[in-house]
Amino acid sequence: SESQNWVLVVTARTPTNIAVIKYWGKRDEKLILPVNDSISVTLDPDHLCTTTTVAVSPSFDQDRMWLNGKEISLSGGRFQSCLREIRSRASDVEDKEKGIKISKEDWEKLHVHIASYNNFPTAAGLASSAAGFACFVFSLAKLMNVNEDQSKLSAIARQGSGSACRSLFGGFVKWIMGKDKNGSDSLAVQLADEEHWDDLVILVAVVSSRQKETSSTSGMRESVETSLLLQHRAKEVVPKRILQMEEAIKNRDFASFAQLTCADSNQFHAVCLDTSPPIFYMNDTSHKIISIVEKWNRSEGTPQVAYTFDAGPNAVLIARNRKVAALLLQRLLFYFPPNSDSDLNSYIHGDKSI
Ligand code: 2P0
Repeated sequence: SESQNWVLVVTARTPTNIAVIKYWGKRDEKLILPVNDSISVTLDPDHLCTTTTVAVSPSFDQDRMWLNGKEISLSGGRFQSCLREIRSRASDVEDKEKGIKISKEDWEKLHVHIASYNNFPTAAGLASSAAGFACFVFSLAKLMNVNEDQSKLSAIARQGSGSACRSLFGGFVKWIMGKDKNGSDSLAVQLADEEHWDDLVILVAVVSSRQKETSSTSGMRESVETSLLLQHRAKEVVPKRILQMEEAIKNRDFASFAQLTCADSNQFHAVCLDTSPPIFYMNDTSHKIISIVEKWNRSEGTPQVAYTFDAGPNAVLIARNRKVAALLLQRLLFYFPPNSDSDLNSYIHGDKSI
């Protein structure tokens, strides 16, 4: 088109994901290649998601981005990697109604504007970068008519934030660490779709929505440099757990699923403690929640609830079904009454199955 007046827009929404076998540690910092495989569950897209609108127009003179309404810099290496990878795969786009025609070559010169919103606290250990970069890559790929499958796109999102590659799929997802030096085989695959195990109910207990003290990126760098437990975990423990977890998911075996999920969360936090200087992501409230769940599971003879904690104190609790989820909420409200001095100030998105 000769006119400078057109704008082409795409909006996409991407849920966050919660790892049940954790990613912690990179073997290549620049390409974001992990030291072990990981498995996650993607949350219901109605909650904990990022919504991103991307626009292209000949009147834009530079790439710009806004996060939650505030302009942020796109100059960081991670944004630049994703933009470069997507742009290099752009194809022709034609909108006959608007009289717009963009050729493959035009995309190298055109600039984009990106507006992104999180509906949950950014950087409080609720995996905001996962949903964020997944949505960034997905919406740009749609805008630029990139003809790659979701796994290929996941390898691009991975270069924005490791955990982001798992948010390109719903249901249960595995991030395969890969072997290649260039990272082409370090990507996400879907293990089971969102229908497969829809009895499960995920409840996020926000212990604190404050920004975490140690970022995941620097935390895992320090763990790789100093923790012997991390070496053992990556080589000996995780490969076995990945196979067991895949089996548990396939068979909807909640007892195995819960046992593996809790053990892996605890080992991840043990690695953090084994790091020098030690990293503390959980707090007293997190520990109290673990005790409540452990005691309950033991008294029932078989697990009812699994817990997992990421790089922050917030608890992600996975109930075996809706009935257990209702009981869980009741118990949490008993131990942490609202409007008390407790740290556990709110419960969010607790009534949705995945
Ligand atoms: C995970 N976490 O598997 C693990 C468990 C936190 C604890 O992935 O440096 O934000 O951007 O690749 O993906 C958080 O790390 O780190 C994370 P980068 P990311 O979900």
